[in-house]
Parts: sequence; structure tokens; C-alpha cells
Amino acid sequence: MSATADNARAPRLDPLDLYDVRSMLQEDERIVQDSVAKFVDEQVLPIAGECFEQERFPHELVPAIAELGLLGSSIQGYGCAGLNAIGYGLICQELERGDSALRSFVSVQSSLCMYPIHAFGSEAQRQRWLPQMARGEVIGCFGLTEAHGGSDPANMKTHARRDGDDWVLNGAKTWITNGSIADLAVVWARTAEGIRGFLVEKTFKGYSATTIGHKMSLRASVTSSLYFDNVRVPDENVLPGVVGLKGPLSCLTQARYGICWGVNGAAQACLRAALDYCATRTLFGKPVAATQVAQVRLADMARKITTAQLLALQLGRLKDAGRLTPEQVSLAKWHNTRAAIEVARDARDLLGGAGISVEHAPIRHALNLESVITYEGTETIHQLSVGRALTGLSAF
Ligand code: TGC
Ligand code: FAD
Repeated sequence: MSATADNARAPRLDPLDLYDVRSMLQEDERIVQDSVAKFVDEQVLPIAGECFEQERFPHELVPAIAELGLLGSSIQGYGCAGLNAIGYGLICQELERGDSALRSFVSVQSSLCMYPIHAFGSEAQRQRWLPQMARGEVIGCFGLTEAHGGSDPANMKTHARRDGDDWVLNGAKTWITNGSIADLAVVWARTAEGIRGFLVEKTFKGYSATTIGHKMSLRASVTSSLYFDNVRVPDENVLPGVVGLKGPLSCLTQARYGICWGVNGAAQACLRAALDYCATRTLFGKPVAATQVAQVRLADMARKITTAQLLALQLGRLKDAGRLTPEQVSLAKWHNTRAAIEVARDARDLLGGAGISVEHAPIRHALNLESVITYEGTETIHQLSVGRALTGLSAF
């Protein structure tokens, strides 16, 4: 059979969406995806490599991100878009197709700062902070990790004690996304009652943030250490609705859910780059794409992406049905991030020497994904969460 006849009969598959997940989206979900994709194509991709190289967060994009309704998009009211879980997932996917740093920015603002204010805050706290945060006028950060061991936040040292109508906060947090550019830090600290959430304003005396430099990953994201030296926090800035580790862990479930979608965008960008490069790179008299080995590798990337897309979609449907469990999120965060980092590394290799240049996306995504596989719970933590769900035994 000739190649032409064969091709003529071949189904028209989208290489980045082999199982046509797009057809399973509702019309409003597709509109969200298309509008974010357009923003990423027009405003993010042209500067993504330069921002990574220059270690620069593209602050100038924040108004457009806010204008599109991408901040706190799952929240109803307070100037937020009120999208369903799939809509939030698609936002993360398209942003991370541009760069993980932008998805990180939106994850932290939406899932780690606006979510706890909405879920655990007083009505006054919601009214004060959420509309400004949705407009991108107030940037938030989330302080949970401490230097002696981020995987075990129950062992935190940062603490707060009551003093009249105030609290006095002491301690330090590290590896905090957005820290030095944040107007508001959602800080988790030990108290006599248990772990509580504090809304620390950047103007509070004794609070400071320093930027962590020399990062080889997520270079377009600001990462910082936060310090609290007898910071007086008024009681009205304490989240009243939650006490205990389930407060920050609930926020992490929201953000990890977004990552399950986001990393698929990074992987899609890498597969696209590998397909384009292999189609035009001619070696030994034929395109690399015409070799069996390259095709097996490209097919394997598509297999991983397809599996990850289906996991993310089902996770979203479970979330919208109110049936999502943290262990389901753990499994998908582990699987999809591992799949994405493998795709990115393989795409980098298929580009040969050119693959180490930031002019091509795969090396940037591969390096970014080194952070993604560590933050929001390392791969090991998620494997152990699934193991605990299967056995009923905690092996942490
Ligand atoms: P454990 O006994 O399991 O739980 C304590 C309480 O919390 C509840 N809970 C959860 N609630 C909601 N969502 C979850 N995912 C939850 N997991 C647990 C649990 O029911 C219990 O409630 P209660 O009422 O009984 O008190 O706690 P543990 O100390 O055994 O720890 C479990 C473990 C290891 C899974 C947890 O500590 C963990 O997840 N560690 C990893 C920490 C982590 O992921 N840190 C991330 C920091 S933030 C970040 O990385 C942001 S990057 C942002 C970006 O740029 O995108
Ligand atoms: P550790 O907890 O010290 O882990 C070291 C190693 O031990 C890992 O490989 C881990 O998997 C392994 N390990 C852990 N437990 C076990 C076990 N029981 N058995 C075997 N192995 C185990 N944190 C925030 O609070 N807010 C943020 O905004 C934020 N942003 C971040 C941005 C970036 C770019 C990065 C890199 C991190 C960020 N983090 C943030 C911190 C992140 O959540 C932590 O790095 C992560 O939770 C791991 O903690 P750790 O770095 O202290 O590593």
C-alpha cells in the first residue's frame, strides 16, 4: 500500500490530544481554554525564554491575567469568575504550556491565598482581600515550608502567641513563591490551640522577605525566604475558620489539583517542539521523524500525555461532583509530573545539541519541572500518600 493511500485513510488526530479530550469539554470550558491559549500564544511565548534566561518574573502580564479572570477563578462572587474545576484546570494547563512560573503565580494566588481566605476567612477578610486579589492589585504568597524539612510541616517551628488583641509571630519560612513581591503573606504558625493561618501584611513591622537567587529552575518565578521578628498581627488578620494542619493541607489539595493539569501543558509544548524538530532534521538521508526509534519515542510521549490528560479530566469531574479525595490528587500529581518531566527530557534529547538552548522550550520546561516534582509535596510524599490509602498504614 502506498504511503499516500495510507495517509489518506489515517484519522485526523491532534498529536497533542490523541483521545480528543477536548470533545469531552463543555462549550464554556472550551471558551476558557481558547482565551487562555490565545493569551499564552500572543503574550507569554514571545517572552518566556528571555524571562527564564534573565531570571525575571513578567510582572507586566499580571493585569492581563487578572483581566482574563484567572485569579481566584473557582471562587463565586467577590469579583471572581466562579468557574468549575475543569475551567481552573484548563487555565493551569494553558499557562504552563507557556511556562511553569506563570502557572505557579496563578496557583499561589488562587489556590494557596484566595482559597483559604474564602474557605476559612471571616466575611470582613473576604470583602477586604478577595476583590483586590482578583484584580491583581494585591499579590499573595503562602508560607508553610521551613528550612528544617518541608515534607513534614507538622514539625513547624514558626509560632504565634496571644498578646492582648494581637498575636506576636516569630519564625521563618523558605522557598516561598511570590514572597518578595507579595503584599500579603498567608502564614501558617503553631499556636497554643494548634496550627493557625495568619494574614501578614507586607507593611507589618518585623516582617521581611528576601529573594532566593541562583536557581536553575523556575527562573521566571520569584522564590523567597520570609522572616518574622516579633511581628504583631491583629486578631482580625487571623483566619477564624480552621485550626490544625488540615488548613494548609486543604489549600495544597486545591493547588496540587491545578498542577495535575498544568504539567500536561508543559509536556504538550515539549512534544510539539520534538515533532517539529524531528520532521525537519534530516540525518542519514531522511528526516529523524521517519526513523523507527524516533517514532517510538514520540509515540511514548503521546502515550504519557494522553494518560495524564485522562487522569486530569476525571479528577476534575470528581472535584466538580464534590467527590475528590486527597489521595486521588496525590496519584495524579505524582503520575502527571513524572510523565511531563520524562517527556521534557526526551524532547530535549531529540533536539540534540540545539536542545540545550533556551531558544527551544524543552530544556526550560525540563528544568522547571524539577521544581514541580518537588514542591506541593515531593513525588515520594505522594507515593506514600497513595500507599497509606491502600494499606491504612502510614509509612512517612
Ligand atoms: P495527617 O495526619 O495526614 O493530616 C493532618 C490533618 O490534615 C488532614 N489532611 C488533609 N486535609 C486536606 N487535604 C489534604 N491533602 C490532607 N491531608 C491530610 C487530615 O485529615 C488531618 O486532619 P485532622 O482533622 O484529623 O487533624 O498529617 P501528617 O503530619 O501525617 O502529614 C501527612 C503528609 C506528609 C501527607 C503532609 O504533611 C504533606 O502533605 N507533606 C508535604 C508538604 C507539602 O506539600 N508542602 C508544600 C508547601 S507549599 C508549596 O510547595 C507551594 S509551591 C507553589 C507553586 O509555586 O505552585
Ligand atoms: P525535604 O522535606 O527535606 O525532602 C528531602 C528529600 O527527602 C526529598 O527527596 C523527599 O521526597 C524525601 N523524603 C521526605 N520524606 C520522606 C520519607 N518519609 N521517606 C523517604 N524519603 C522522604 N513552600 C511553601 O510553603 N510555599 C511556597 O510557595 C513554595 N514554593 C516553592 C517554590 C519552589 C521553586 C520550590 C523548589 C519549593 C517551594 N516550596 C514552597 C517548598 C516545597 O514545598 C518544598 O521544597 C517541598 O515540600 C520539600 O521540602 P524540602 O525542600 O524541605 O525537602
